Amino acid sequence: MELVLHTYWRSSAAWRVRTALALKGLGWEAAPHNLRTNEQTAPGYVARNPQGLVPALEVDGAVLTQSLAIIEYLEERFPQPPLLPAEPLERARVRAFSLAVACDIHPVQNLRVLRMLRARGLDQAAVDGWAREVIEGGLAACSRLIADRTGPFCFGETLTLADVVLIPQMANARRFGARTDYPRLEAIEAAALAHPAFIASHPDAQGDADPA
Ligand SMILES: N[C@@H](CCC(=O)N[C@@H](CS)C(=O)NCC(=O)O)C(=O)O
Repeated sequence: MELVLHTYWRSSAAWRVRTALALKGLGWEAAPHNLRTNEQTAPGYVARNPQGLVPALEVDGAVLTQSLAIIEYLEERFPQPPLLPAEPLERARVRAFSLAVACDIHPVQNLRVLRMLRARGLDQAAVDGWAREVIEGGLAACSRLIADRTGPFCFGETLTLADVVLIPQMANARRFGARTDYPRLEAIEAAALAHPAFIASHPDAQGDADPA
């Protein structure tokens, strides 16, 4: 099976998919798109992903979009190790946590929304303040969602989709100078970042990383 991931080193949504691929032990080829220079809007890429967003995953030439749909596809095709618990209530809780990040935090602070705010006259400080407010409110809710949980990861002893989605959002929080001092979230972040899948998928480990 040939996997080509359309990615950008700093993209948190692409980071989710890179982590899932690493956890499932799947090899992939990178097709990087520099978001700083708007390569995601190039006609050749938009023909593949009409949303003009990364990630997209090509599976033997078929294009999948939306990081969570991609990860659920990988989960169905490669069930081991599982990223969702077996029990339906627990599955729903892991999905709810993941969607709290992927639907209610990340899209409100992603690049194109921040660029729209700038285009409407907000200065950079106000735009950054917007991102911080969105992230802090969202992470506070996430920390409450798993307040009664124990174990190194969001839902216990093993990594799930929830961790895959949380860790890139914590990195975004740091980029914007948002609060991250939710003790349980910070402990989960530290544990996850030491895991080989997160080490391999980390932005700084990507071939297109450009910290300049
Ligand atoms: N809901 C999408 C979000 C994808 C997304 O927002 N990707 C960002 C990078 S993290 C992007 O491509 N931004 C480019 C832009 O906003 O123009 C997913 O989960 O795949």
